[in-house]
Amino acid sequence: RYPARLNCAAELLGPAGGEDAGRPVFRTPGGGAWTYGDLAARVDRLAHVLTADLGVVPGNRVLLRGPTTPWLAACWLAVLKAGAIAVTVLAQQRPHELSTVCEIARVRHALCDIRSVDDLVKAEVPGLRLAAYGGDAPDDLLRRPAPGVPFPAVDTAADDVALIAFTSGTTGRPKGCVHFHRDVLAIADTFSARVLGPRPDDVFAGSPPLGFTFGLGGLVVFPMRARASALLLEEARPRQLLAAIAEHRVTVLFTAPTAYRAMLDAPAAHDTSSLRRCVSAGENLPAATWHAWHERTGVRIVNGIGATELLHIFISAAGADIRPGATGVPVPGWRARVQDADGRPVPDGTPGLLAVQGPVGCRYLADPRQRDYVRDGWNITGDTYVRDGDGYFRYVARADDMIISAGYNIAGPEVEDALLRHPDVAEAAVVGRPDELRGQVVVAYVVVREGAARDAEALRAYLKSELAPYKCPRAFVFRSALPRTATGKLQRFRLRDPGTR
Ligand code: 3SK
Repeated sequence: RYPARLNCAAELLGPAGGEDAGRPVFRTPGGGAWTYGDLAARVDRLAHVLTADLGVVPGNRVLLRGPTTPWLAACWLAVLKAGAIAVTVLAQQRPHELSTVCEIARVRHALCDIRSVDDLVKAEVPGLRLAAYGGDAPDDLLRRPAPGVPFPAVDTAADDVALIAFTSGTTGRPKGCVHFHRDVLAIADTFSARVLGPRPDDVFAGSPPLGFTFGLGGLVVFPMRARASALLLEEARPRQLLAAIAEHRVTVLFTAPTAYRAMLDAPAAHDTSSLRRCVSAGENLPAATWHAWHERTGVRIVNGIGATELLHIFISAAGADIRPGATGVPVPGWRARVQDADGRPVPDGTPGLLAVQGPVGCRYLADPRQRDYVRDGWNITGDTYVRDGDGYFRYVARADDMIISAGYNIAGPEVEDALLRHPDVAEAAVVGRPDELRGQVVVAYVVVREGAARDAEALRAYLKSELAPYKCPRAFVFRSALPRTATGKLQRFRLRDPGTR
């Protein structure tokens, strides 16, 4: 339903001097704001720098690296407007990781926040032409005032590549996921438009960085497509999020279950009355967290499952259709089913592999793992799900996180959910540990709330009242924090195999 020729950056920016030119698009915590007009002028300036000073031509891959700022968003738009391909990474990635990504994506150009340049220099990417932004130097290329020379958007095809987003998976070599110009608009026109229903007066904010497609969608693509604005936070830990919500009257929030729990635990009360949509993804949202947030704020969290491979969220639910504990139904435009290892659909109520199809598909960049992810036209996400009789999809576990103990299949997240309902438990991760007799035994890693006792016997007794005995952990290990990726996903593999880095 998109025209054959399409430049998604030009679409998101809107017509030059359009009626939104004076309205805010990006806000910063200090109270600053860029209007749509400011953004358009800076994007054009950046596009001139990219093409004239760095020699970028359409199809070149340009690495973007930096904390979440309006400048990073402008760089992303400029790369796409110039017909080049944005390669996004997380600001925390180290030189070795950066050089791997640049090698896989054949990156020869980069725009990098001046504060993150050192690691990129250390990555020693052959032939890299690099420009830094965000410095105070008066000759900083990217800070020069826009000379008022418009940069005409390159006439790209709807299925020219716009973005290569990297996913590390749980382990192994990172995979580059290729996305087209039309994919960028498709996530806004499906999940955002049909589930969130954003309005021009909305203020978006959240914790996922722009190097993670959850953040890129939620903090740049969705607000711009709706002509709304986004508060871009460099520091978005739960307490800063809470303060920002109150101060900037945030209406649409994107974050992960852990951050919702941490905000619920924050000692001081904050005004969250401006919120009208709260989105959770990145991990399964336990019903206990959903209810606690609803009780505190009155807002029904929109739970969702997405993937870097598919760019954004493809199963979710809106408003009164939301069911705590379930992920939801396929987002309009998407189809989903649960199937066995041979690709045959399983009956409702039976756990199996989640398979989805929609406007965006997985296209790994030159990676044989493509064969595992896309089978018979279905994208196999690696999650075990159950579909209820009435079409709702419920998360069971990551396919590789199922615990098999004495012949029983145990979903770690179900045990975690039960633990999180206990008033002393702040975080929990449940994994299988090899056992000669039973194959695996269930082990719970627990972070207790401040001031609570690390009492394994009390937790064991409590779980026995909540779960069938075979699901109850054999051992409890107390920790002050759980291992997580830079995007906040729990790294269960590091608990299963503590030697893993
Ligand atoms: O991990 C997820 O659930 C996710 C959600 C939205 C967009 C991208 C991703 C990876």
